Amino acid sequence: MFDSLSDKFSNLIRTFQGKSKISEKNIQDATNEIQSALLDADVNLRVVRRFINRTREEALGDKVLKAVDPGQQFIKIVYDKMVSLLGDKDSEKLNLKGPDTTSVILMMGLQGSGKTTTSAKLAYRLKKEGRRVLMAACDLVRPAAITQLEVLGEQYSIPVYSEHDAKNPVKVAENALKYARREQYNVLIIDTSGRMHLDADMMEEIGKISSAVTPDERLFVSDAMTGQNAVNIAKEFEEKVGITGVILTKFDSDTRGGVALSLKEIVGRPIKFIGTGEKAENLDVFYADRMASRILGMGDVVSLVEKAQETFDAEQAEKLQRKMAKSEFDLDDYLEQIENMTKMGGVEKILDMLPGAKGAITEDMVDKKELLKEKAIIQSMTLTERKNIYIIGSARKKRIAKGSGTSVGEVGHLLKKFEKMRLSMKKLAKNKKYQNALMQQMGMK
Ligand SMILES: Nc1nc2c(ncn2[C@@H]2O[C@H](COP(=O)(O)OP(=O)(O)OP(=O)(O)O)[C@@H](O)[C@H]2O)c(=O)[nH]1
Ligand SMILES: [Mg+2]
Repeated sequence: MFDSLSDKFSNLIRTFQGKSKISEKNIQDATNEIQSALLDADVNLRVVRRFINRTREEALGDKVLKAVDPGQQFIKIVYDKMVSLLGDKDSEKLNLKGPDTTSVILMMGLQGSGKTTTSAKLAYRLKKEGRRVLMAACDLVRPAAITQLEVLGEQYSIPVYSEHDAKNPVKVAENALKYARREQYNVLIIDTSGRMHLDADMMEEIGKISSAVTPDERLFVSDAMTGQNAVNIAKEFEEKVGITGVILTKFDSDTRGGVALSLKEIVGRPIKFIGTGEKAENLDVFYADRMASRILGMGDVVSLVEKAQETFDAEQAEKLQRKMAKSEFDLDDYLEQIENMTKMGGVEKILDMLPGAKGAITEDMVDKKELLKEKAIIQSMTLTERKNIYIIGSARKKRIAKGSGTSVGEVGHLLKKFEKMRLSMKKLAKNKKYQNALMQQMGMK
């Protein structure tokens, strides 16, 4: 399945090959390709159209027409657009009250979407964060539902409030909240019943539960494999009860997750978590960039985007470089200085001389072993990379790490450190006296 999607994107790239500019015409070809790719990924038709129109508008803009490589840049626009659509600043956290009050989380969704399992996963997660969590069994429809939650509770040591003979789930929810408050639980997670299809009774019931316990979060749990249907159901829940966040389950299946895009676009609520298995720990924070890669077809597209990113960065870097030309300090110069720096007694002396230079060079920058490692890293770079560190994206970092026997993290660390140092030097460069003193101390004069 992923292969065919990747094929589509390869075709898309070919569409652009040999062309210097994105035109109405080749945007049209590309948007057709993207359209069928998104439909294949089960994205809602309306969402596909909207998404494509917006992307197209941007692609026809100035930015793209000036581009060096229209194909790569167009992919980047598609990807970026999707990331910004999926993303939300509220994605990562649940809106819960302070520790002195009981926060309430209401779980809702269709039958079999994963409400009960996700209740336990969420409870497990919040408990690990140090909260006292209680779950309430308010699914009184399915005979085994209460027991299912109790078994999960037992398994993960999370207490469950239940009333085995009760008939009215609203009452049980109210009692659970009273109990949770009395026992000073921080969070109450309410598991509710699902239905095969949406029906008025069910919506009324969940609405009553919601009014009775005024939840801090009303989480819509949706099976990622549900496809287009999920959107209509979510809309119904949004209108009748109000959704504050979405959890998508069963992402360990081979679904491409188009439903994420549909739900985000139609419901407009943050996707908080994704379920990636049946165990309690299989609940991951939602990342828009990863999801966009998945919807677009994984590996191939990601590396294309990365490549595009490097093109953009190189452009930016050029500008930056021009600005920094005064200091004319690159990694080659740095390499030369490494020997000198290892000989230096200590940096405090320089810093004493240069009151404004604190932070420009710190003690950890003259760790001898570290500098030798850095030497190896720089020696594994090409001359172009040494002159312009901004073209070093993750692919290059990987290669450099391999060549120098270090890790990608260490390469990144050096680049960051160097960048910081150079910026400080630029600042210092404005002051001739300080600059001369610094250069002298570093053996650069
Ligand atoms: N592989 C996988 N299975 C999941 C995930 N989440 C839930 N399941 C499974 O999906 C099935 C249904 O999950 P439940 O939690 O019972 O769903 P529910 O929404 O409570 O169902 P009802 O109470 O009948 O409406 C169970 O077999 C779960 O183990 C997931 O992220 N990955
Ligand atoms: Mg259930």
